[in-house]
Amino acid sequence: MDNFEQQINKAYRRFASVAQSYYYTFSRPSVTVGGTPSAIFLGNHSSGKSSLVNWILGGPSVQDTGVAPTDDGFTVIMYGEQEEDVVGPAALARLPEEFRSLEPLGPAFLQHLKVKVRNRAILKRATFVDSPGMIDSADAAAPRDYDFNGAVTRLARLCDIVFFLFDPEKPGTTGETVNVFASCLKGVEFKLRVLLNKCDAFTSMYDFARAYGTLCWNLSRVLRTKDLPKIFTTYSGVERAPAANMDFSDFNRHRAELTASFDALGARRTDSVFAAAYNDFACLSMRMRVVDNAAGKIRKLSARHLLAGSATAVLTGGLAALALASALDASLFVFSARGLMAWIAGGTVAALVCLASSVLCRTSVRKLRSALAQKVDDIFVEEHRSQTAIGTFDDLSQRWNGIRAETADIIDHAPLALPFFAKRWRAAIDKVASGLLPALTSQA
Ligand SMILES: Nc1nc2c(ncn2[C@@H]2O[C@H](COP(=O)(O)OP(=O)(O)OP(=O)(O)O)[C@@H](O)[C@H]2O)c(=O)[nH]1
Ligand SMILES: [Mg+2]
Repeated sequence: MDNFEQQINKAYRRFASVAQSYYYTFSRPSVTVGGTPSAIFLGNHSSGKSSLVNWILGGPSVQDTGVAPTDDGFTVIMYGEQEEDVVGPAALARLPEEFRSLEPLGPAFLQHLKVKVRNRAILKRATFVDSPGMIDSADAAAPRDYDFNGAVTRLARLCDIVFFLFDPEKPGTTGETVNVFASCLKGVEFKLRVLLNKCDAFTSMYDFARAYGTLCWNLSRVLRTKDLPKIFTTYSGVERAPAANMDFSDFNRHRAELTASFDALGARRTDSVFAAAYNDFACLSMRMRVVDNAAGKIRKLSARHLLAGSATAVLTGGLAALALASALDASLFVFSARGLMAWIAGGTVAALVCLASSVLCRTSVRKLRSALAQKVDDIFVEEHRSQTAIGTFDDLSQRWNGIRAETADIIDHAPLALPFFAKRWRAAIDKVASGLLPALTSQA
């Protein structure tokens, strides 16, 4: 029998074309069976990402560190007995299959992708992804020649745990960094571990309180979780002695918790594979409901226009033919040159009416599509009324917020080539989503 990962891969393959018809992109369209869990380190420049990776790996440094912006690309550090460094498109080929979802980021991104294969024990349990830091402002992505936010979004979906580092030395950049990352981390908040790093640099409790407060303030404004996530107050490298009036015992405890968290990464991988698949199928089903509802209304309007248009065309064409035939004193049903002329005139009038009604139909469909796009929230509520009653609406609304803007855009502009038997497809997708948890528990 297939294991959980194989079942998910099968489901992704089965519904790939349906997802495509609804312009839905699966977040993790293929799962490496028996793959190693992965962790990504994000944060602003010089927040200590590379130093933390080096410290967790132990042994000689793998990543360069420094005060100036050091990393200009993403580095995946994975296990292998033969140590090697691979850069560019070849790096992608060296990575497990699930990393193929990075391919659409294009050649400019691939030039900034590096794989370092190292023979270190911890890499058997986890693959690490080090990232280039945010450079001071939300606009920092602009000068990069690749889609930095897109890369962060895809990697955050791919990885099983996301470490988000803050540098207490630069509290002014916290807000901007939080904003950029919040847009990339939508829907994967549960994987997030927030780290207030370099805590060994605090020389007074007052400094610490200010940095901690700034971080909480900014996080609370952008994260959509109900509670503030746990903030690990850490530093990397050897254990330091605190300055006078400072006590590092809590920082050291958090460091120990952080290193211990890598032992449980296997379970986290299962969780995140499950969560990504569940979210994908739930969102696809939601997208289908809303788009099908809108498409139904559009079809009805088009059918009304078609009916009215053809009835008017037949009527006016017929009347025109009759009028001309009587004016020419000819019969429509006895072959003659004048009768033929009346038929041609009637046909022309009917064709002109058809043309006019099709233009009218197009204009009103256009109007209806933009009106429906504006009312996309109402359609969502209409389609999910039963869930409001059973109290799962909050969960649905959160998912809906993630796909709402794109769904409205599809209704407004995209060519709609929806599959036949959409209702049956939807039922099959709902069945997969509801069967995921039992499949997971039966495997455990
Ligand atoms: N005091 C202290 N300094 C640290 C710590 N971690 C890193 N640093 C210093 O901070 C500077 C930046 O560290 P990096 O590890 O290069 O930071 P980064 O986030 O990888 O930076 P970019 O790659 O440029 O984004 C270096 O000078 C490190 O020595 C820490 O835990 N405590
Ligand atoms: Mg770095």
